[in-house]
Amino acid sequence: MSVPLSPVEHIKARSNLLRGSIASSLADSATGALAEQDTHLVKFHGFYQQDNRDLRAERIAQKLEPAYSFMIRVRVPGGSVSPRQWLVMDDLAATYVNRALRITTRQAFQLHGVLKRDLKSTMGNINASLLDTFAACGDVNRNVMCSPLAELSSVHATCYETACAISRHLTPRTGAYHELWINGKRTGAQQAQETEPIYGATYLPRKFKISVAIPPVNDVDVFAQDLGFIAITQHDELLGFNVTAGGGMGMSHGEPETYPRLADVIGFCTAQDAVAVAEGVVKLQRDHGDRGNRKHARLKYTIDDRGLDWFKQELFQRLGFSLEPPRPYAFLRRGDEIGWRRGGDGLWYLTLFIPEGRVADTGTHQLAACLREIAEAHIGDFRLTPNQNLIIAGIDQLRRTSLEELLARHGVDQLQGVSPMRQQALACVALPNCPLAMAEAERYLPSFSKQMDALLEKHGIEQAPVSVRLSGCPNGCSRPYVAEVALVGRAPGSYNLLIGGSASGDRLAQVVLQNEDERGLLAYLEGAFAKFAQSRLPEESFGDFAYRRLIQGETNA
Ligand code: SRM
Ligand code: SF4
Repeated sequence: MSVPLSPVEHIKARSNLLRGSIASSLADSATGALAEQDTHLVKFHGFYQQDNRDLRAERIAQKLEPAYSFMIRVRVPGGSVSPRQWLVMDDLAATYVNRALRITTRQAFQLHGVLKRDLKSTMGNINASLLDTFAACGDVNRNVMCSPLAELSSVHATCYETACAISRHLTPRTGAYHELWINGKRTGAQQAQETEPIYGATYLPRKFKISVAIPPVNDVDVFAQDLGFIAITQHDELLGFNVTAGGGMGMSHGEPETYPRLADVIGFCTAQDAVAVAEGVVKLQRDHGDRGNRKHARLKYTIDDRGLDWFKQELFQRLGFSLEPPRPYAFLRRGDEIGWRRGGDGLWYLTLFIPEGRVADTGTHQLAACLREIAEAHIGDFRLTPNQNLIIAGIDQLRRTSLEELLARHGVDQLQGVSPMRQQALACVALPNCPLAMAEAERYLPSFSKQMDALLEKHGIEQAPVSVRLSGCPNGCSRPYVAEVALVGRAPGSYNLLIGGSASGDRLAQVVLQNEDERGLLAYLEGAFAKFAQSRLPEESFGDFAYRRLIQGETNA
């Protein structure tokens, strides 16, 4: 019996390859919103309609329509941005946007608060800078993540090229984006000849995410992705990739049929085959993913419903070859190493800690102004990391000195007083912009982490690099289910507490408290940190300790 398609499937099918009525929706000046069906289609073009939730009640009381604005997501495969592109994004943030520029947990940019009347010019400026927003959202492959430091070694360079090649290959082919945002008018006859050779006219059943990881650092959280490539090396040579499939974070409270899942390692492929493998998995999911229920439409459910053996067999048949058995690898950590590093090219690389990924000037911490000056002076290239931070890349010794002066002048010698836990902490956007938020995340992280710091210090474990992640709802945009400590929003001021994910991101955290307020959360964590300080094994991470002692309940310390 065939299952009815979800409403979004009909909208995609009728959209003429993502055109819908977006052009007339934009031209309608009577409202700050788009027609309902277009709100789904514009996601493929890289933006979301939102309204400011802080103002909702007041607007309703005044009988006004919600304060509509748009969040634009700019795709940056592998995170590489030129100083000129940085300046364009910085300028757009200052001109059109009501919150500072944001670096996302997928190595991309977001601008919040763009009004409908400013969409065309904002998109025009982004495209003119040779960045784009196409397929940054929607039921397609999203921004492909990779370690952004291509210069660290030849392995890093090949991995970065692979990530970019996959991204290019899986970008939709419709002319709709070009037509709407770059003035590339096409006739009806030209449109009729267009095809989407990889996706087909209804694209994927749901979003799809890919990352490339380079052991020993799992900075891209490869097991949280639909599809992953783990670099396998020998004597600093890339041999190929272990392929992972079926990771994903999203779930809904109280719906056990939805769940976070770690990806399985399904085999090994050569670097040359990576693009073909990506295409094969995407097409398999296109044909077998659930198009009836969007809550059950990610690859992880396709794999669990039909079994991993079926998935591999189906994939190998499509590829025309089998993946080899997986090869050994080891992840030792994840997150970003904040501070200076030297690349294989002899140049310097500075990873800057960007609190909550928000590039803002606050008090004496003039981050946005500082980065603008760095870009204007072309001191280095810019790289977004998958953990909401920023790398200034390719700096020679002379420019390193002037960069250090510039950072100090803007109060950005920022690691003073920032604990290892705080450096790695992630929070999703949540309120007031995210329509799905149940609780605060980005706005809560500074005060929550201050209290966490106090607890860690009290127990003499302030140097422990505990990975802490906050998400305002169970969708898990900060990848909380692979954190060592995670808060997942239930309602304003109320969270589920999860602990016990591994330090390298290959074990899921478990719920230990539900619907708890700050006092309850901190009381639990205080007890857990006290036990950790007293009875951890040498070199044991908090996540491993929490899993061993607090979740599994072993006492053989
Ligand atoms: Fe996310 C939806 C923000 C990374 C899982 N995510 C949303 C939306 C668009 C809400 C919506 O649908 O209206 C949020 C917009 C908030 C805003 O105003 O900015 C949103 N997600 C984000 C960002 C900006 C979080 C951040 O603070 O950095 C990240 C942007 C990524 C990017 O640049 O492309 C972001 N989202 C993630 C990740 C992490 C990742 O990709 O590694 C996840 C978990 C991995 C996964 O996909 O399983 C994630 N977002 C979700 C989900 C759950 C999907 C699911 O399978 O259930 C939703 C809800 C949905 O799709 O219906 C969602
Ligand atoms: Fe919004 Fe939830 Fe994602 Fe946070 S986790 S940005 S609240 S969808």
